[in-house]
Amino acid sequence: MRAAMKVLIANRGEIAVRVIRACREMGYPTVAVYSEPDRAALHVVYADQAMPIGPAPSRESYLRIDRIIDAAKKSGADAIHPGYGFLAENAAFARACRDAGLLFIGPSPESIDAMGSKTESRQRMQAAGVPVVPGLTEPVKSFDEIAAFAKEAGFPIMIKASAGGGGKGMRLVEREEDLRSSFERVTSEAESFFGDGSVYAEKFITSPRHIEVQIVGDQHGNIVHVGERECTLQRRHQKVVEECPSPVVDEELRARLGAMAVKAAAAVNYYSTGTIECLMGPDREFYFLEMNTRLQVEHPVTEMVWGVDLVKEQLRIAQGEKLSFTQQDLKPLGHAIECRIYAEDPAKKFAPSPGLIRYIALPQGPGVRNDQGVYAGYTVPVFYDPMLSKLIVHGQTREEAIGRMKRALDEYRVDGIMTTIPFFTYIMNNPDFIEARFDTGYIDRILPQIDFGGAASQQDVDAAIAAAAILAFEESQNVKLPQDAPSRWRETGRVEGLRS
Ligand code: MV4
Repeated sequence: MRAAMKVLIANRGEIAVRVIRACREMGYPTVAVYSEPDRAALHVVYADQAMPIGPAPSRESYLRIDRIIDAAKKSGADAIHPGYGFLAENAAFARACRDAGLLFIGPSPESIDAMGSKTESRQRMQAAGVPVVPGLTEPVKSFDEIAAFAKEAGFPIMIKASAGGGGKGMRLVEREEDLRSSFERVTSEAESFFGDGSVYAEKFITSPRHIEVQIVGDQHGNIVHVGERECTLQRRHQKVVEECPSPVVDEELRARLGAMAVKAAAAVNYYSTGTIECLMGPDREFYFLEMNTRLQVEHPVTEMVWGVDLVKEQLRIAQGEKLSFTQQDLKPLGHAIECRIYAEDPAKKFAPSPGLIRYIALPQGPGVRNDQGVYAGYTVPVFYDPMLSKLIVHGQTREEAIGRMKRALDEYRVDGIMTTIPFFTYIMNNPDFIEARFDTGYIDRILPQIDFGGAASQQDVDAAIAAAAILAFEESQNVKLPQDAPSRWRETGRVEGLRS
């Protein structure tokens, strides 16, 4: 029998809710932490206990290691789950937990450190026989080293911050003339973003796809892969749609990607869940890009297709248990797609649209999963990432999953704030998406050509529904409608009904 442990979740929003759900299913009591504006957030409602950790800015609350450790001690927690973002990939936090006698539900601080530097991780991956993007594996000491690399490799190249990751602190250089200014730019950005100005260079992979491999390891040296995710569709380095499996990966390639990912994780003695990010060229050659040493936002698509609960697995692994499955036990079934629904207005260049959610109706029915951190009556705060929910669908085939996602998006109603739902309806109907013809630059290239203003807005459709409901109510109550002056509600209901 596994001992019950009290788990503090050092996060907010949908991921905190997701972790609480896994804990509940395993019989573990939970402790939420919250900043001042998050007093009434959903994760606080769902947890057994909740502790305040400071004011709105995350620097003063969700990023305060001391306050979180203090909350864990005061609440009698045994373990801390960091979720994603905030302190999830902070080795100092993992160490602080260890030092305080708290179980950190994630990898070892040593693994986090090893993968935190791009140049160090490239060295270690290369030594382990994992293919990395061709380029330097040491930070350069001078501009001349960058120039020498460019001369040898040829343009285009990318200059990247050693301490960077996730699209920050990098630059594409297409011509010799731009080399020096780009070098200086990335160096100073790296200095201000990461407090470490060291940079290196890689050959630029043209029109790549972003494919990542999920791995899970225990503390006994067992590591398995749980297939790949297609994460190519991004807007300004933010993923918008993720799929499992990738439509361009067949069984043979999956086996090779999986073997590479297991080798990469083993090279840093990895345990818990982790992700190996790869770039794949149009020739289907793949290269290690970086490793994310956390549970990822898009983990549900993997869960749906592979039939595993990655959060429960993390909880068991942290307690020293062996993996609950072997590589042979794992078989993918069907296809899953996730859309990240944001409180942003696609018609206004995705400007944030925080505020009161007056009404929300989630899609339901076969093959639909919603991982959500909000509710009707909740005000989306301006201080944090404005993701409302992740809408995930599963189908027997990719085609069925796309049809199901379109249907689910049509059912989804949010009133009070604008959301990115119409943008996803556009993507699901886009022939390039349906044919899986896209690269990492696709969304940013097509966005200027899309018009989100023309269609009936969510508000129009909602007005029509409200009008029809009021009319039906009036009729059911035998309310006498004036014969000579036709009801404005009836008129609106008809007009909107015809339009939608
Ligand atoms: C690259 C690349 C092409 N060649 N490196 C962007 C995020 C960061 N993790 C690495 N990124 C890239 N690195 C080489 N050598 C193209 C990208 C890239 C990208 C990668 C994944 C997902 C979306 C992207 C969007 C633009 C550029």
